Amino acid sequence: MIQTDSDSSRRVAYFYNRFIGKFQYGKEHPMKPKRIIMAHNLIVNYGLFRQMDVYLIREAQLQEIRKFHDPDYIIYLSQFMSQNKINFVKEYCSANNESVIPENLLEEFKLIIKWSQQQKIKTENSEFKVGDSPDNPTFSGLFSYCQLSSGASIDCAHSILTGQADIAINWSGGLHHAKKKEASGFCYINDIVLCILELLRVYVRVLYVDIDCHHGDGVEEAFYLTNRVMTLSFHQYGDDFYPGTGQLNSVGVGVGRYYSVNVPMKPGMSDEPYIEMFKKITSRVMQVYRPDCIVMQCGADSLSLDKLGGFNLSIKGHGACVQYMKSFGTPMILLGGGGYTISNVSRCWAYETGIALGQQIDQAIPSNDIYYDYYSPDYLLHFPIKQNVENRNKTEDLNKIVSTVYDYLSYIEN
Ligand code: ZLV
Ligand code: CA
Ligand code: ZN
Repeated sequence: MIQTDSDSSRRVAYFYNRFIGKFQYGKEHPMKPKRIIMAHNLIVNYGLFRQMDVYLIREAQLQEIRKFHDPDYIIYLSQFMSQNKINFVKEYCSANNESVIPENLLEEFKLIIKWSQQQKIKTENSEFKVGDSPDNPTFSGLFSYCQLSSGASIDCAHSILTGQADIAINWSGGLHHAKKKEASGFCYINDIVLCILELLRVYVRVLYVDIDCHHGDGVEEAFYLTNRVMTLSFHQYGDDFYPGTGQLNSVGVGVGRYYSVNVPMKPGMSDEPYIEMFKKITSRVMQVYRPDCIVMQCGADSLSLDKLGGFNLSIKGHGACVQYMKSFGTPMILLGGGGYTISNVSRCWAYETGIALGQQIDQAIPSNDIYYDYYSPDYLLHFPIKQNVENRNKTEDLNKIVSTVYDYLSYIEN
């Protein structure tokens, strides 16, 4: 392990719960929560966990989720899922030869059911169509999964606000497509919005940076009308690529005008042009906006060989963006997001946990890892990127994007 920063004194808080990796969207579904366990195992086996404060993820409470989401939508999700949660725990208990559901869990289910009945919510004929689209299926324990993912992002905010950490990490968060009362793009509850709202109780300005291959539409929409959050998303755009928003000219509305920044790109982006775009834009954003805190969504579907994304980044290129944001010395929260070639996702997030700690981890995957076989045939951290990929972005088009973004940022009053 090599020390990469002179400043390794930054305290890192890392949030994890093994339960999160056990949920399943479905056999054919590209989103695999198991990648969170795989990333965690690398983090443990590389010895990184010894250098951080490791916290157990708790479930966000219904009241906390209400800070952003529509109460009827939450009750819909929680009531609809509570039977599933019971089934999930039953399945879990029987798989582990535990015949009785732990009393405390049972009590919690009863409370949820009672609360939702009090609210007289009917699940039939509901306007909330979770489960209707294959992108957002219902599955065993769905609501618990949402509560864990968002509980961790909220606690990331707390660990920064209390000064316990300079960098906080939740690889199970980053679910940037969820809307106030709508699930979309594999996301149901927007942990990022909940995290940022918590930060806004103290901080004046929060910068959101999104390097997932998809546009961070849910987060952008939530803060489209405010100047207290600047949202900045780099993404693939065009040819019906999901979700179809995030044009260069979507800049925000009212006092929020020019506080939404979008960098839409065509497929094939490789390290060099991507990092150049990233640095040119984030350096100007930092200079103009001077945020009190940075929330970075590190979706790993912008890596080469991803099953959904069309970019061609290496782990080093992806990580260089994290390293660059860290270099400003502003408190920072790192969240996960997309990433569908799971062995590369876990490699990437382990490497970026190292970056947070100022440690460059070894190229050889630790051989004691339970998922070692996933890293065949090379068993190396840095996988070879796809060769002969055409970058469909012309340099002049990328330069035009940068100059337009600079123009927009120049309208922000200092
Ligand atoms: O990485 O999906 O294109 C953060 C994130 O940003 C669509 N969904 C929707 C809109 C109409 N379509 C098709 C519905 C397909 C449903 C099943 C798949 C199944 C197998 C393989 C690929 C997909 C898929 N779905 C690929 N792209 C989609 C997108 C949603 C992408 C969400 C990205 C989430 C976590
Ligand atoms: Ca993005
Ligand atoms: Zn994505």
